[in-house]
Order: sequence, then structure tokens, then C-alpha cells
Amino acid sequence: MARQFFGILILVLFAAHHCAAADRPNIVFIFTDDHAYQSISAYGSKLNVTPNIDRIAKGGMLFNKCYVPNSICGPCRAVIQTGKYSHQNGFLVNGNSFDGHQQTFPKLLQKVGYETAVIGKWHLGEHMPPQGYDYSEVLIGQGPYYNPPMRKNGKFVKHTGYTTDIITDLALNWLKDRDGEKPFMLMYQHKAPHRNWQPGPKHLTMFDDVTIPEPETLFDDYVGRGTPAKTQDMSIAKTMTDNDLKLVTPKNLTPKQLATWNAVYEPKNKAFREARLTGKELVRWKYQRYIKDYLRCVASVDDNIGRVLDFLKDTGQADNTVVIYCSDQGFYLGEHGWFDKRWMYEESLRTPLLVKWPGVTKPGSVNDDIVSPLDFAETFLDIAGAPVPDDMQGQSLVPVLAGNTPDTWRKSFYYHYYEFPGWHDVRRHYGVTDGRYKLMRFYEPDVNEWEMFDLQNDPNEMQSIYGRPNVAKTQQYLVAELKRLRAELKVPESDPPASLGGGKDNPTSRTIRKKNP
Ligand code: SGN
Ligand code: CA
Repeated sequence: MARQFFGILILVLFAAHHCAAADRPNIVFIFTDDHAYQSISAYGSKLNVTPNIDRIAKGGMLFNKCYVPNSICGPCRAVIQTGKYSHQNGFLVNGNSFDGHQQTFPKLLQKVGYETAVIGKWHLGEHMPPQGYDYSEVLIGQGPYYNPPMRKNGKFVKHTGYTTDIITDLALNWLKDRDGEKPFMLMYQHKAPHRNWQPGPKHLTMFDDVTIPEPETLFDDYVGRGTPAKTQDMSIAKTMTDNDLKLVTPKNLTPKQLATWNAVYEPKNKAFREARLTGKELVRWKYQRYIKDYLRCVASVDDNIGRVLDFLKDTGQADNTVVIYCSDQGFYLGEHGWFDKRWMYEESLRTPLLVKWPGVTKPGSVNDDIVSPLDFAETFLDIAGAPVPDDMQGQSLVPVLAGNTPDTWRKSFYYHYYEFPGWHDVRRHYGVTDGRYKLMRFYEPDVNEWEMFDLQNDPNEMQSIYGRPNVAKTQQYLVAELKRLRAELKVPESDPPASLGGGKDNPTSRTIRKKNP
């Protein structure tokens, strides 16, 4: 009883201190890696429930059209740091090194008196610690699911446990120990649910007794699209490895973790081997193994987000904190037979975005404006009352969050992906969408093709309508819009040299295939 009393007293004192300290709102930016909106219940998931992510939706605004400028990890993170497209911030493909000397939003927040931290996945290179942060504790490269080595303010540290739990512990510790006088901006960034989808100890057997529904397009034959969709290397049927499918044991677990792991996977793997599945049945099995592991990783993220939301509530900080949930891009959960991302097709172009800002976002509201991680730097600066530099290319979401989208808000969006050759053999392309129609151009010398889709009539993007006489007018308007946006955004005619990548993160997939078991 006495212990409970002191616990409450400490929380109350903590809350009083923090409320007095911060009149400008705090910002908690929750970022995941490869989290598909199809696996968030607030987005109508048919696969799982995410009660804690849904808390953000219930208390705030859910965005249906949050589009990434370049659907791949490092590039999206660089967009967020700078508020600029890849061709302007110099980080075009994974494997580039982020130029931390350039203008970034955390540096500008520090200037106006914010305390800043980044905890978790960084993936913008190890050549220098994250710049503009009073505290950083980040994974090295992709980082493993278990027992992650990290860099704490540049210095090597090693943790034991499940990475999603550890990143949350570190974020909570930072929140508890921080200065307290200043408003803060925390980037709390998970590795999960990135490939190869290793569940944590608490969720290893979740979904064991159910069959997850398959997407309609699991057995897509790519007939209605061009060469790129036909020649990719990201299918559940052909690309997934034994490592992805947990048919081999992970290498970096402690003996105890390994025993728990093997007790779960070994009997199931034995049954799988004995069944000798082939053809569609084999693909179906792979899909179930993949999606269940993926959803188990999501469940852990969701539980941990609950811990952070509870902490903000229990310490009286929730009312003065803007909580944002987003992923670095969308992801294929078997749609078109795929995993991974990269394309301008919907599942990878669209990323989840939920924002709860008490007193500003209407609880349970849904927004259909075209917004983007390109807007985050501008938004965070605006929230902090700091000026937004002219050379940033997005727009502050503050009026949108308040329910007053300006008439001048963007009606179309430019997309550009550069990483070819690279993992998964997705061809370079750029394009434009107005939220209903989409025009894409694959622009390499050997594959120079256009595709166009009407999402209203063809939500799964199965049949390109490019070149059809009945859509000539719409096509003309999209071509003009593409030209206009490329000029406005200062996209160079040829790709900058940095797009050739290099570094171990970006070998050609032919090499990768050989390496895969
Ligand atoms: C790794 C993965 C790829 C993935 C890239 C980029 N291979 O290389 O499947 O597309 O990361 O992902 S793995 O066998 O190492 O898992 S990103 O989210 O970091 O951009
Ligand atoms: Ca990613």
C-alpha cells in the first residue's frame, strides 16, 4: 500500500514539474520500418488488431493518403530530416551516406530551445553520429531483432533482449531522465517489422490456431502491367529464403532465447518438411509463415507503443504532446504475390499516418488530403513556433491537423525511386498521382515503359490503361502535371551520381541471390 502511495506521489510530482516546463508542445514521433497500413486495425485490417496504434487514431486524425517520395528506408528518413526530396538532400538509395552537415529539422528545433533525441533505427550511415540530437542511441545499420549492438551518442554499447522492447525501454528511460525544463522532440524508431520478421518471445505462438486470409492478388500473373512487374525479384514464391521462413535457426540468440525459439519452430518445421508441399500449396504455406511472423512483430510494436502512451498519460504529459505514428513506407503483405516495397503502386506508396494532438486534432477524424513524410520537418518546426526555411519542399500539416486544409493544398504528388540495380530488381521509375489516377514512367534505356491506373475502377492496379484512347485527356493532364512537378521540385534530367549507391547495403540482386540459402 505504502509503496503504491509513493509510486503515485512520484508520478504526480513528475507530472507537475513537466507541465510547468512545457508550454510549447512536445513531439513524440513513433516510426516503424515497413509497417503496412493493411495491418493496422484503425485502417480496417482484416488480419490483426493493433489496439494501441488505434488509440492514436481514436484520439486524433487518420490519414488515408500519406505518400512517400521514395519508397525505401534510408531515403525516406533523409526526406524527414531535411523536408526535401532525395535529389535535393543527396540520399537517393540505401547505401548512400547522409550528409549530416546540411540543414535538418532537429538542428532547427534545438535552436528554438527544444531538447531532441533519436532512439532506435537510424539507417542513415555510421560515418557520423546523428546530428542535431542532444541524445542518440541508434542501431547499427539495419540492426538485429535480438541482442542489438547500438551507438549511444556515438559510442558502442551492447544490449541483450528483444530489440523492440529494448528500444522502448531506452525511450522511456530518456523520457524519465531528461532535462525537464525544455519541450522535447523524441524520435522513437523501431526496426520492426522489417525483414526477416523475427517475433519476440512473448508473441512466438500468436496466430498459431488461425489461418490468416490471403490477399486477392496472391497469385498475380502481372499480365496487365509491363516488364518491371514481370521481372522483379520480391515474390513470396521465388525470393523468400529459408532464413525468412525460419527454416534455419537465427544465429545471434543466447542459449535461452534459442531454446525458446526452437521449441516453437522445430515441430512446425518438421511437419512442413513431411508435408512435401509443392506449387500453390507451397506458396500458401510460405504466405502463412511470413504473415504470421510479420504480424507477431507488429503485435510487439503495438504493445510497446502502449507503454509509451501510458507513460505520457500517467505523467500528465499526454495533453501537451503531439504523438505521430508513421512507417518509412508501406509494404506488400502478399498483394501481387510480393513482400518488400519500392514501387509507386499503392501498397508501398501509401504509408500509415496517425496524429494525435489534444485540442487540435478532432478525435476519430479521417483525412483524405495528399500528405507526405516530406511535410514532417515543416510540421515539427511549425508546432514549435520556429520559422520554416524556404528551401524545404513540403508544407506544414498544422492547418490540416486543425481541420482547416488550405485551398492551395497540393492536389498531386511526385514520386521517384532510384535503387536499380539493387535488392529485389525493382526498376527505376518516377510518376505522379492525384489520389485517383496514377502515371508511372520506368525510364532506363533497356526498359522504357509507362503505366497508368485508375484506382477508382481498378483499386488493385491490375490493368494499366496507359495509351487507351478513352483516357487520353486524363493521360495528357497527368503528363503535364508530371512535367510541372519535376520543374517545380527541380528534379534533374539525369539521375545524380549518388543514385548509383554502392556500399554493402546496395549490391546487385544477382549477387544477393547467390548468397541466399
Ligand atoms: C535488406 C533486406 C531487403 C530490403 C532492404 C531494404 N534484405 O537488404 O529485403 O529490401 O533491406 O530495406 S535482408 O535479407 O537483409 O533482410 S529498408 O527498409 O532498409 O529499406
Ligand atoms: Ca523500410
